[in-house]
Amino acid sequence: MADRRDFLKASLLGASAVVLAGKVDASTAVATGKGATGARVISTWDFGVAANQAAWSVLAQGGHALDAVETGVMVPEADLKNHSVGHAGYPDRDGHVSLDASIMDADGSCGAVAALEHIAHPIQVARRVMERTPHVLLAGDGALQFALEQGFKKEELLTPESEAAWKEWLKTAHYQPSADSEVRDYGKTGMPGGKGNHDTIGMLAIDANGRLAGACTTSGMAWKLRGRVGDSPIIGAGLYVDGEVGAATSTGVGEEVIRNAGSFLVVELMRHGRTPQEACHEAVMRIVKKRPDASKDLQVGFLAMNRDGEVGAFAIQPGFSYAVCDAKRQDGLLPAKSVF
Ligand code: SD4
Repeated sequence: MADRRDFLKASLLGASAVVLAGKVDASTAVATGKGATGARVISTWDFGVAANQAAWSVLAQGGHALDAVETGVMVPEADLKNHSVGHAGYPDRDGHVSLDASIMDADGSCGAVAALEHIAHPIQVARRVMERTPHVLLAGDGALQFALEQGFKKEELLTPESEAAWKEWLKTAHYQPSADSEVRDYGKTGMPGGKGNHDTIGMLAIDANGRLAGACTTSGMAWKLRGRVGDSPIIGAGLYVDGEVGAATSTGVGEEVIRNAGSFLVVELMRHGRTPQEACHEAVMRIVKKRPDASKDLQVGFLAMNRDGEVGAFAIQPGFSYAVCDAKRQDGLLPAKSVF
C-alpha cells in the first residue's frame, strides 16, 4: 500500500491542475475540467492512465465511446507486468488463468465472457458476444469455443512469473472453501486492490457526440476456486451503462458487488438525482451497512460518470486510485475518497 501511495503522490505532484495546496478534491477538480471536445475517459487504478491514453487516441479523432473503451482496456490486458488483467493474470488455485470481461453501450447493448481461458483479450470476445450473438454472457468452455470460432488465437496465458507466484502461494495455502475464503486470504497478504493483489480495469467514456460506453476486464481474485466468476462480467454488478443517465463500474471483492447489484445501483442513484460522487458513496455504504465486520478487511471501489461527463469515485478502503483523461490533460490520476 505504501508503494501505491508513493506512486500516487508522485503522479499527483505532476498534476498541478488538480492539486490545491497539497490537497486534492477529486470530484470538484474533475467536474470542472471538461475538455473542449466534451469527450472524457476514466478508469480504475494507476494502470488506467496508460489505458485512458489509448482510449483517448480514439476519442480525440471523434471516435465512438464503445471503440474507445475496448481499445483502452486492451492495454492492461496485454501488459505482461500486470498480474490482475488479461495475459499474465494470476491463476486460480489450480493454476488456470481464467478471465472475466464485459462491455456495454449507451443503448443497453452488452456482451460478456466469464471464466474464459486461453484468450488474451477477453474484452474483444465480449464485444463479439454483444454484436454477433443473441446472448449477453458466454462462460467457460463455451466462451472459448465461440472465441476460437471467431478467429481468436488460443494461447498459454500463464507466464513464468505468474506460475512462480502461484507455486509460492501453494506452499502455504490452506484452502477452505467458504463464502469468505477470498477475503481471509487477501487479509493475510494485503488488501484487495493493494500492491501485488488483484485490481480490475473498469473504464467509462463519453465521446464528443455525448455517447457513453463502458468496459470492464479482469483475471479476478488470485487463487480463486476454479469456475469462480466475479462481478466484472455481470452486467449491473461490475459494469452498467444507461445513455440517458450515466455509467458505473467497480473493482474489489466481486462477491460484495454482485450481492448489491453495485454498478446498477450507482446508475439508479444518479437517475434519481445523485451526483456521481454521491452515488458511489451511497453504493459503498450499502455494502458496508450490510456487512460491517467483513467490510473492515475488504476493498470495493466504484467509479461513475454521468451523461454530462461529471465524475465520482468512492471506496471502502483508502488506496483506490482512478485515472481521468480529457482534452485538457491525458494523464490525470486521483485518489478516491473512502470510508476508512
Ligand atoms: C473480481 N472485482 O473478480 C474483481 C477483482 C478486483 O480488485 O477488482 N479486484 O471480483
